[in-house]
Amino acid sequence: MVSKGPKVLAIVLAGGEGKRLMPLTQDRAKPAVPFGGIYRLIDFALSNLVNSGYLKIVVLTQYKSHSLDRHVTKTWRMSTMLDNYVAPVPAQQRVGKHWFAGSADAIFQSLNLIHDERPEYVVVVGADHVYRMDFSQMLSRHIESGAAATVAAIRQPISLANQFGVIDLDPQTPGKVRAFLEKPSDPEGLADSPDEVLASMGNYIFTTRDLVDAVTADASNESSDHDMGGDIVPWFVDRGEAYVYDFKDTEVPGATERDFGYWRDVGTIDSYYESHMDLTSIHPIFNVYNYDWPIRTSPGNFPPAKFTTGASEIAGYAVGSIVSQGCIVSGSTIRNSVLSPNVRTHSFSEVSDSVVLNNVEIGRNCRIRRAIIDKDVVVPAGTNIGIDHAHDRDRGFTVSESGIVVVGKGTVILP
Ligand code: ADQ
Repeated sequence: MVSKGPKVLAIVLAGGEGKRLMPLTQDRAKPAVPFGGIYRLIDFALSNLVNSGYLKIVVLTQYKSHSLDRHVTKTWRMSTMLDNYVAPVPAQQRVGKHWFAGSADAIFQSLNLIHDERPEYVVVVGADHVYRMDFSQMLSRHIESGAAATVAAIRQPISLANQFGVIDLDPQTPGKVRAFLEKPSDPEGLADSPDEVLASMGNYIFTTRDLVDAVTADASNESSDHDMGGDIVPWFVDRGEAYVYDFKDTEVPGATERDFGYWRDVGTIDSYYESHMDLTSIHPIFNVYNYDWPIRTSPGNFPPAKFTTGASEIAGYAVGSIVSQGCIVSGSTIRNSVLSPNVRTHSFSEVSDSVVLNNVEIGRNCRIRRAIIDKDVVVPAGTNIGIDHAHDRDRGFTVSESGIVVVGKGTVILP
């Protein structure tokens, strides 16, 4: 595919720690956290960029980047003949002896990539959201408005405002940002909907020269946190040069009425869990089966999933569930759950409302409810998880605010 239209470089910010997703981010970067059976979180941002026709993409990494780097390199290999690429770029201390101080510093330290590519526009996106979006529509709006910076925006409940950049629009000029507060504790609601705010999605488009000027000025500002949301967006707002792109204007091929406008920041265990449950409902709230705007990843080298009677002579079955390749469901029941590749479940066991990641083995007579089990865990026969939270905590599992139990990668559970 050769992209037409203006020359665009896409930068994916993928260096964040994701502390609130612990223990899933114990030894991987947040964008590398597995999602939806076969994906990693970063696949959503990369699929959106590639589907939008942007095929020169750099992924800025820093924190525990090995599995992210391996995934991007293996999965997102592009045509060298057409000079398209998805390139993971680790922090390299190119500018002084320090790592990326924040997302804006990550871009400042990577300006060589912009100088090499000479794009007219730079699309900057986060790597930890589940959604579909056509960035070419946002670019058209950016060009029409003449803005230096365009921020993608979506309405969110005011109770979540302290997790987002909150936008106040100028009533005189449509789309112009009058004020921008990063993660405010006590914001005002929207005039037409006091229980909501207009939140930044952490996706931006910049006219290249303006982005270079902003991150360069920011680099020498000692009072800055060098953060895109906290410092760079307000820099453009102060100059009257920031506009919004309303996510509800995005048209995505194949979107259903139900998943139109779906966007989730999966920053916490509870939101990670809830977005999985969105995939499993009969009419999915987020439809991964939309092949008109595919979410791409590498299929992995596994045999097909298999359902069989185990020793129990009871049929193994799954309902309301996503079951990935390589799984064997033997004499056990899987309800409203997502199984990643190569999960084995044995006779008389029941897994419900849960997310089970790769290579997990669940022995006989287990009960697993409202749990997330990370990779490579062996659950011995007769184990209950998510039934008695005090017992779950005693065994060192994490229990989230809403009672989701997380068993960390490779945990050895004693029988
Ligand atoms: P947060 O997601 O809290 O808010 P941040 O933690 O900076 O902001 O993460 C944004 C993206 O930048 C993530 O993809 C992360 O991996 C990456 N990142 C963070 N630090 C980095 C570093 N040092 N080097 C490279 N990449 C880094 C942001 C915006 C808010 C907006 C929300 C939407 O700041 O205004 O509302 O996203 O979720």
